[in-house]
This record gives sequence, C-alpha cells and structure tokens, in this order.
Amino acid sequence: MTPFEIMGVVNVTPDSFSDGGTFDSDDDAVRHARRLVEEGAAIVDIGGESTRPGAAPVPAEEERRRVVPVVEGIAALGLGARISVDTMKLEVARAAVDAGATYVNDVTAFRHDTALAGFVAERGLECCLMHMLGEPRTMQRDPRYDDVVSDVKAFLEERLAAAVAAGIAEERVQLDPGIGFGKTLEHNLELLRRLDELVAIGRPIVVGTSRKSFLGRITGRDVTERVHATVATSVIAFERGARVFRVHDVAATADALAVTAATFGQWRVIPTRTTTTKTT
Ligand code: 9MG
Repeated sequence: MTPFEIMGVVNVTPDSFSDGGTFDSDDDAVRHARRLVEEGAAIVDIGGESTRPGAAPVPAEEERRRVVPVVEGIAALGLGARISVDTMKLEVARAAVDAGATYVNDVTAFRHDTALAGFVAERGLECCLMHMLGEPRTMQRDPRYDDVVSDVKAFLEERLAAAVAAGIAEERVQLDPGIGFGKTLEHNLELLRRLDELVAIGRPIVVGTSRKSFLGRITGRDVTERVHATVATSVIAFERGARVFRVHDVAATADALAVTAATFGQWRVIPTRTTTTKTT
C-alpha cells in the first residue's frame, strides 16, 4: 500500500454542510470527481444523504436517484480510482455497486442496516466502518464518554468483529473514529492526539476532518476557508498513523501528505501536475 490514500468527497445532496447543492447536474458532479482523481484521490466517495449534525434522513429511493447516475458516470470514465458509496442503506449500496462502486462507506458501521454487512461480504467489497454516538439529527447534543479514545476503540473492535462474523475479509475493512459525529471539540482533538491507540487495532484508519465545524471554532473561519486547518489535521493524523484521508480539498492535502510521508522516509512518486483545488 502507498503511505497514504486520499478519499475525495463528492456530495450529491442539496444540504451537506460544506458543499451541499454545489453541482448543477450529474455531469457536473462527475467532472468534479475526475478533477479530484487528477489531484490525487485514490478513492472518490459519493454521498446522496447528508450526515451533517441535525440532518434529516432521506428516503432510499431519492438517495438512489441522486447517487447512481453519478457513480455510473464516474465508472464510465475508467479513472482508475475506486468508487465508494457513502450510504447506510442496503438498497442504495446495491444499486451503486451495480453501477460500479466497490467500496461502502457506512457511517453507522452496519448498525442501521445489518444486512449491508452480508452484502459487502457476498460481493467482496471494501468498507469503512465509522464510529458515531447517536444519530446525525441529535448527535451533537451533549455527547459524553468515559474516555473517548477507549470508548471509540472498543466500538471499532466490536464492529470489526461483527463484520468478520458476517463474512467480510478483515483485509477489506477500514476503521474511522468519526471526527465530529457525536463529539465535542475536545473529543475530536483527543482522538487526533491519541490516534495511535486506534491504529493498534491493526486496520487502516480513515480520518475525516475536512472543513468540519471544530476547525471553524479553532480558527474562526467559515466553512469555505478551512482548507489550511484541514491540512494541518491531516498531517497530524498521518504522523499518528492514519492512512486514508477523506477530504474535499484533495490537491492541498495530497501535497502536504506527500511532503510529510517523504520526511518520514516514505516516498510516493507523484507525476508532475499543476492542478489546484477549487474550494467552493
Ligand atoms: C460521510 N462522512 C462525513 N464525514 C465522514 C467521516 O469523517 N468519515 C467517514 N468515513 N465518512 C464521513
């Protein structure tokens, strides 16, 4: 495996917290995905239901309608990047996989729809299992832990065991502490500081800090101006052992992580390129 992988975010939702409603058409979303791959994304994550704090659930049919044409369009380009579907619903995952996705990013770690684990096993897919306390609608109402890192670690170990029991090969599972999902600012920083304790589980750790509100609280910056803060957290997470970075601003993150990896003796050959990320 390369020292790190970038998962570029493509939200096809009208209401995501940082880029909702950005695309005028499916083609526009497909073009954005291509750009993220050109900038260095190894995975593109297509989501049709916002999971921002307070977000309301979306019916499966509507989510499928948003996601499938974009997955089809990206698959048709043959970009060489893996296509991830960000969903907690079996029905949506099945349609996206039939359209070309090979990775399921489930923020509920198969708790919303337990049958999704069997589907991922049966189709030999990769998956990301994320920690979340509560549900998106209510998760930021006074989240509490005994010890946030130990609690998240125990949860991820339990979900990994459940995935393996459902028949998913352990090598296909990645784990994610769920930065911002039922966590205070202090919880998020503690998780980043002690990420090495999650790395000890033995599966690649995915980190998604991109443009999140705790970065706004620290820097005073609006959501469209959090690229530098996102890069800082990605570099810290890499140093602590994270290997997959779910971000909107791919070019900036790729350059920063390439330099960080080289500093620690892990060169990654990157072709000459001139792209810059549009942060809107
Ligand atoms: C969908 N989504 C939003 N934030 C995320 C994060 O931090 N990790 C993962 N895996 N998915 C996320």
